[in-house]
Amino acid sequence: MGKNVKKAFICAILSLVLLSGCGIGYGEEKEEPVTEAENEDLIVVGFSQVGAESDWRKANTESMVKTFTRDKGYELILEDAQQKQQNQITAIRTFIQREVDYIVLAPVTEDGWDTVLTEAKDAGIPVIIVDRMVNVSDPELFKCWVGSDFELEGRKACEWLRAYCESKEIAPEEVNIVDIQGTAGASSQIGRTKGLKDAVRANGWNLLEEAAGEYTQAKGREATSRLLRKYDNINVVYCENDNEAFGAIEAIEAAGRRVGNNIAAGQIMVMSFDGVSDQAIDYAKSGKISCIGECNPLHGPRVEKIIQNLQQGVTPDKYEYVDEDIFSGDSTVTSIEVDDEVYTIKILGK
Ligand code: GZL
Repeated sequence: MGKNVKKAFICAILSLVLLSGCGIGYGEEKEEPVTEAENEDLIVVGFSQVGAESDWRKANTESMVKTFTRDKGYELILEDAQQKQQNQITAIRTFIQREVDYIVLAPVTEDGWDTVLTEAKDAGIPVIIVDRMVNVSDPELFKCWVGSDFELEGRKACEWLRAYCESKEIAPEEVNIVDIQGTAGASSQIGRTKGLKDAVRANGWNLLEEAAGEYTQAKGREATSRLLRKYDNINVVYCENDNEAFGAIEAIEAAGRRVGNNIAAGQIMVMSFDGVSDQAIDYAKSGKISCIGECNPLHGPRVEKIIQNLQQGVTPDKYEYVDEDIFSGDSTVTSIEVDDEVYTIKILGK
């Protein structure tokens, strides 16, 4: 088609569009844009996610994205906060403006949510908390919560360590631990740290230092390197997630030390939480990670069940705890008991 003919053709199309009212003509009443979701009668879910700091977090996001699909009747609006609470607060306000049907919040830390959750409540939008907990003045500011018992995760891992040391006749006073903590103020950090500190007091271990690991491999490596330069008697590195453990292993080997269970032979034991990635499981099988406290990230189906219940007027449980195991590549300890509950250790085959 020649250039002039093409120009005339485009002008004709444009004038047809304007005349037919598909475009917005001058003086016409501007219709409020109807969102696609309203057109298709989808349930609109606004999800404020912490970030992408760890394998666990990525698996958690994937679980939500795979669950809340358009062909199942949902529109998911996913906002990644890059681990900053202010970004999550902004995201929640955006969800309120967009009049979503549900807000799902994975809070980076426990405090600082009263104001924005009050705004969501005043807007009549139900809020579902996943993973970590929020510390709010009024529990009515959220509909319900689903996640892990992080203190129990810590207690189970430490009970495994106590049983292991007892079996290998390692005296409590010979256990010298450093704690590579997760994001300060996150429920998972608070709980796993408390589980360790209570076990240190109960068993007579030495907790040499707590260091920030922020759930990342880089920080885990940096913190472990610093502690190895400061202390020459570390024999347990308690990492509050797998990615920190990967970094700790790098640091220990870079320092010319060996990672493993054989504390008596001078090896340094690495403990961890999550158990989400193949790398973590492989490390557990090889003994580079001695014990992993499972932290299950697959909250998508759990949140969908809550939303379906709410859609049908069924009130969900206020708090839903996820059952979790404990893994090891070493069969020295086959079961542990915490609060009169017996947990079988999942021994990972080589
Ligand atoms: C635990 C979750 C933690 C994971 C980390 O439920 O909050 O945050 O253990 C993640 O891997 O970064």
